[in-house]
Amino acid sequence: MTASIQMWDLGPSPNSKKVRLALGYKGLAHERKAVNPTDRAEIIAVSGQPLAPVIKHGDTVIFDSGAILRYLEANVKREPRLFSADYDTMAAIERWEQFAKVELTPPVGAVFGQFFSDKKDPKAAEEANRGYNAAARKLEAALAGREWLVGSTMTAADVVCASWVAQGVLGPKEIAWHPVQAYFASTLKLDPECRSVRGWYDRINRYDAALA
Ligand SMILES: N[C@@H](CCC(=O)N[C@@H](CS)C(=O)NCC(=O)O)C(=O)O
Repeated sequence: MTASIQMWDLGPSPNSKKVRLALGYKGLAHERKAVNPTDRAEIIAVSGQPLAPVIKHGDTVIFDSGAILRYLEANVKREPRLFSADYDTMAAIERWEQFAKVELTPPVGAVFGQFFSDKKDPKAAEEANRGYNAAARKLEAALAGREWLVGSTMTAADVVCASWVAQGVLGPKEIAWHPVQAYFASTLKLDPECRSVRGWYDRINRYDAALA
């Protein structure tokens, strides 16, 4: 019997989504605590830093989404696996994590920035769509004839990339969470030609407990 898990969750954040997907995929029961975007006192008291997500497993506190995925796999529940015992598979997963950081995070981050900026710049939104869809087309090519980015099962590569792709394919429930999500729905759109990406995303997104 594993210790209880609490997650401090910033609903619209891709990094929080990553952890919700990992918890859902591993079938780990947990309590989600909504992070107040304007008051980080609680998350700082728990973890010593202000960024979400954070988890607490028994007395152990972990922050940083990538660290949390690794902690869950190494310490809480090994199967179903998000990582691998195989060197080449680990390298491939980590390359996709890097891809998400370098190619998906900047355009999605730019749209978050636009939402919170007093001066909306239509050119910045166009640029974000270009960057996001250029990355989506690389995912589309990688998914040709296959279900998952690495190997024959879902891995952290899929979870991490899908968490950022999410912001261009939001459903009604997510759009209702916060005005930033409605802004995304009207600003950032996955190219409809990326059909494999769409199907792949839907296969992953069913593990998001916040959408159950
Ligand atoms: N490296 C961290 C980054 C966490 C992060 O940047 N969290 C953002 C949301 S995605 C946050 O809490 N930002 C402060 C804010 O939104 O006020 C991770 O992967 O978890």
